[in-house]
Amino acid sequence: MPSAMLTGITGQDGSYLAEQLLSRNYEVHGLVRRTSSTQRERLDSLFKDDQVYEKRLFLHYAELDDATTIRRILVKTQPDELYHLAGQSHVGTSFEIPESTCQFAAMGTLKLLEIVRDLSKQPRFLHISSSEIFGRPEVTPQNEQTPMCPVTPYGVAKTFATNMVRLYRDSFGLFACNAICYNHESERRGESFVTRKITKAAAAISLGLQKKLKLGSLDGRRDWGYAPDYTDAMWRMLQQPEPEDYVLATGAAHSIRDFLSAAFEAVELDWREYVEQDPRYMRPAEVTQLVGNASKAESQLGWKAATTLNDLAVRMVRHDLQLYSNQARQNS
Ligand code: G4F
Repeated sequence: MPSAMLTGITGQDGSYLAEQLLSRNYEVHGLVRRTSSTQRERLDSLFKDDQVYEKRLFLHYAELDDATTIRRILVKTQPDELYHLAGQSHVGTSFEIPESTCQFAAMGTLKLLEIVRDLSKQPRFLHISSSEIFGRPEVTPQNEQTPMCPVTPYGVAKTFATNMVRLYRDSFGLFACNAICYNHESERRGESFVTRKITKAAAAISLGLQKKLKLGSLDGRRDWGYAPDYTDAMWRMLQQPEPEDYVLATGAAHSIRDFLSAAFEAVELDWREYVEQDPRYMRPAEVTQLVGNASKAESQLGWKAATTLNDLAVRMVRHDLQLYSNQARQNS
């Protein structure tokens, strides 16, 4: 049975990847932080499956900056594949907490690479990189060769980590890859990211539970895909004969206004009547136009982002309507 270790297993991508690996008959290990509150609802269905939890799915406690503990866990579990998905990933927040963003996104990745470098059985390593490394690029769409030009603390940290992955591959022969991911969303997306904030608000407003939606800049354009498609590509990357970096993207850029239209139309409302701009959600610097060219992933991995923006928005709004209806039933 192949085995995999995931950092960030409780997050959106980690939970989808864990499910996909289990369905591919992997033994799956996850690193989790020991906190007093256990926010692990994305893994709930796996915990409840007594054929899975602690049979083929195992959690281990370690902070990302605790190299000694991570080393001990990796020596003991000897995974075939290591997917590094963890880290503070909110770009706006990275302006508020740049040091800890860099500590985890940049130094956390380097620490893992150092551990892997010393292991007698080295797992294949995947780092989730980000389109934020391109910042305000001169080329559109961007591909694996586009120069990195980050403009946010998160983007700078990811640029460091992405280059370190390349360095460890080229200098120390690690099977290490960067998945350069454009925005990827889902029903499991954290509520502070713009898509989920919009779909939750559209659902709540349509049910009379919320009056207004306060947002920051509406000028950005993003290449939004569906998260499970992206985690599938990550697995495909580690099955290749050679370690390489891949851009994962849909190739289509949409504005925040497009996403607002799709989400509010799903509940037959006009977003213009409900959205207000709030300076609290503006960022000191903004990447405005990011769109990826995933033709390398298409030709080498046989991968293509399958979900359209409209389908994505409708799926997320329906899920949030269901959430509110479940809550109402529980409260009654
Ligand atoms: O949803 P966002 O916070 O995503 P952002 O900044 O593009 O970053 C996401 O995608 C990156 C690329 O894959 C990842 F690396 C990163 O970890 C994260 O997953 O914001 C999208 C856009 C921005 O232009 C932002 O300024 O929406 C704008 N926006 C407007 N109002 C808002 C809001 N963003 C948030 N989070 N909250 C708002 O109220």
